[in-house]
Amino acid sequence: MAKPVLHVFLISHYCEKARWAMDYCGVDYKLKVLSPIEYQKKAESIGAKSSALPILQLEGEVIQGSAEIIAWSNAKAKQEGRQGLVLNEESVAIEKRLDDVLGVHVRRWFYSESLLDCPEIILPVFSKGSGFIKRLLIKAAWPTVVQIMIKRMDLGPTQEQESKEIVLKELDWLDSLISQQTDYLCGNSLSNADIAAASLMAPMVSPPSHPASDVMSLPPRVAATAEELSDRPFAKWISNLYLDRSVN
Ligand SMILES: N[C@@H](CCC(=O)N[C@@H](CS)C(=O)NCC(=O)O)C(=O)O
Repeated sequence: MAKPVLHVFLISHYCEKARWAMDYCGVDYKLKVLSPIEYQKKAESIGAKSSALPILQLEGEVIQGSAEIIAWSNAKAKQEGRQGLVLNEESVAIEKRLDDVLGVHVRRWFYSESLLDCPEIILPVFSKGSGFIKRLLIKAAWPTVVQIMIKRMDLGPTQEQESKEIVLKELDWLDSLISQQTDYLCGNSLSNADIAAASLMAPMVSPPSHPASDVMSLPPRVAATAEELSDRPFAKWISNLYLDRSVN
């Protein structure tokens, strides 16, 4: 039986979330890092409903969305006698809020500054691992890719401020959840909620064991806020969780 293939963008925090869960659940899979010039064709060719990554390609089946990939990986771990994650009604509700609010607005805040003011800092993350020719093609397409991303994610200076405020509110909530617990958000071991919170906020915390840490950098205004937030409970808690993040 062919190995499952996980299709990702290296920069995507939703992809990091799915990847971390698959690693933690002990799933044997092949990682396929895609670039902005090829991912839509790939998604279409494997029969995915939309182009959004992450996509898990199985034999005769496609699973799309980080929450769905986590649920599948956890079920597989349990089926094969491994411990897997804590995954229950409470952890799913927390994961959903993180996916729908924090994940969306961290991304809009980060890209509103970086793609409008300094798009050149993002290019290396989308080029990492590509051969010479593909890197040239990505570079040539980059101005168009940037315009498409600005339109699709509704980026701009007002949106930057709006999303930043939403993220700051959500971080108050995350800190309140962390203050009620010891190590994990739900139960005594890692849950889908922990992985969601840590992965989706990782771009702000910049843990050294993040798979894209060597090419990721923050634009100046976001970096200044990340620095101001670095003593907050969520930032320390995420750094600690990342100490145990082992990458497949
Ligand atoms: N809720 C989805 C979000 C996925 C998502 O928004 N993926 C982005 C990257 S962060 C993407 O692939 N965007 C390009 C597109 O949709 O064509 C998940 O959890 O997987």
